[in-house]
Amino acid sequence: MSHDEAVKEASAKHTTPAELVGKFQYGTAGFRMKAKILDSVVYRVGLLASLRSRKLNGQTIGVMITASHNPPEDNGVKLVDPMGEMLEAAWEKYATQLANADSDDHLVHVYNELVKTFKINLDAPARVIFARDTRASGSRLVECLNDALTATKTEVTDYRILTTPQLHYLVRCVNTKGTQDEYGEVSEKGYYEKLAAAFKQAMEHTKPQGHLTVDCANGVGGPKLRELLKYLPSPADGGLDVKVVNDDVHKPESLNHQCGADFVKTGQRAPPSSKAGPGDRCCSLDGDADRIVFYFQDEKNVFRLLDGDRIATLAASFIAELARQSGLMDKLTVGVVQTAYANGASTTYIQKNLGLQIVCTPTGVKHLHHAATRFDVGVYFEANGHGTVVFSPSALKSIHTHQPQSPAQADALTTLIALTDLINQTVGDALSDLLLVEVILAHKGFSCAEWLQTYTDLPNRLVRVEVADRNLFTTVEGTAERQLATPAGAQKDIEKIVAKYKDGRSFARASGTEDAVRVYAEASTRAEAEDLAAAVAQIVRKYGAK
Ligand code: 16G
Ligand code: MG
Repeated sequence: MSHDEAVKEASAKHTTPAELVGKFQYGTAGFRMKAKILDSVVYRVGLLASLRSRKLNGQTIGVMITASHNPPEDNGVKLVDPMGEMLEAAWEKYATQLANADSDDHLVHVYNELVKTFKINLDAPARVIFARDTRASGSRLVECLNDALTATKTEVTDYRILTTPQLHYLVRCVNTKGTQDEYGEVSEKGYYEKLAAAFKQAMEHTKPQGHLTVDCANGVGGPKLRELLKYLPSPADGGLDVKVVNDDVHKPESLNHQCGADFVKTGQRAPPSSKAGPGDRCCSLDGDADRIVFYFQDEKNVFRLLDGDRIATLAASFIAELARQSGLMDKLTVGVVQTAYANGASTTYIQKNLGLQIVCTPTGVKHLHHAATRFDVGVYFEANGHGTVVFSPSALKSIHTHQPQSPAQADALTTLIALTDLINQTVGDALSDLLLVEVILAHKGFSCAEWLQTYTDLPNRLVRVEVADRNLFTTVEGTAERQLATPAGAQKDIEKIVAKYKDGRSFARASGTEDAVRVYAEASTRAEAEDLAAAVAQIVRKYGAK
């Protein structure tokens, strides 16, 4: 059978319901929707993965099947590029085109157009590795993916169930194996060993304080965290004292239900199941463990959130301090990347107190990651808890070749080197970020309350507004979504309102994942932040109704 025939024949098993043609879009985090309508999409993403691998001389491409913090009946699929980063933005439209082809013939046509455009040799090797989270629909979708990889004669490794960042890690490991940029052992075990060794090194002269409760959203993070813990020193040996909760992956309906990072961040409250007492350190992962937020109850039993902005400030201050203490400050510029959702107080703190540079990008990990790679050390976090730290090749070289001038410099350098291995540099990783935060809190001797005290957040409010067509709301290029370009007049109206509030800041942007417009507002008091958000939401409703 010819290549075309094989692709077409397998496609016939995975047809797209006619009413959905034209509706699929490879968005901020790939395709994500009700699992029952994803079969053809996953099949076609498999085709694109093989094309991309062939286009990149047989380098391995990753495919992850997950819908992160979405409800259990949803699923999703996204591609991972050879260095473990998100699919190159220019290729997202090809995923969209393939997904929307309205017949098997049309699909083969779109596929062949890509082969021609990129001069792809279909006889050259293609390599793909893939994994999925714990959703019930995952195994069926894997079959759809496998059909595409078989039809295209792609070499495949099925890593079964993994967190999203573990797959990113493996993709980078495979593609750097045997080179001077080797990233780690190409196995799940290799991932745990790398993190555990780095953690031990970073904690050589210090001990964690108290215990940590980890809410795993009843997702894949639960079993993977338990596995990771086996590689770490026990609490008796100075290791972490971790209590794992919400780690039931056998009740699919419990995934992300009343727990997990999104529940905590959006609702600004602990999971109702939480039994933590005042001061107890807690954190929540999301359904695929690429996102984490921390929190605790203060002495007045008030819930206190330590979100992505807090992790960014904590990590940036610690890394800048280590760079200074090890005598490397002149050689390393540490920068922080945020989005418009970052609390204004965190931005001021980073600039004024830490004296570090800041860049603001549009929402979505790929934008932040990209911007972070321009610094020697780029710390990036979205307020919602997605984030990591990336070290440039030249920064790694400076760190590894630096000759410390004193025992104090040597200690700081050892910790800094450990961090370069502890931090998953391919993408934000809840398990790696968890260890990073624990290391920093131990070194600084901080409780959650002390961490929170470093600066005071401006009161803020996030509102979701439903409009007839969210696509009417577009933002001005280069403003990192802080200004609306259309509908005409809306931005002026927003600015008029904002000007009336002390420390007022507000913006509206179309969601990339839901059919809605999001409004963010902050001001000097809670009441004012609420009023400002309500007023801007009203403006959005007015323009959205036109
Ligand atoms: C996706 C993005 C996340 C972003 C969120 C915004 C990735 C892996 N995930 O979940 O970074 O914060 O979308 O959602 O990039 P929104 O557009 O609906 O506000
Ligand atoms: Mg996620």
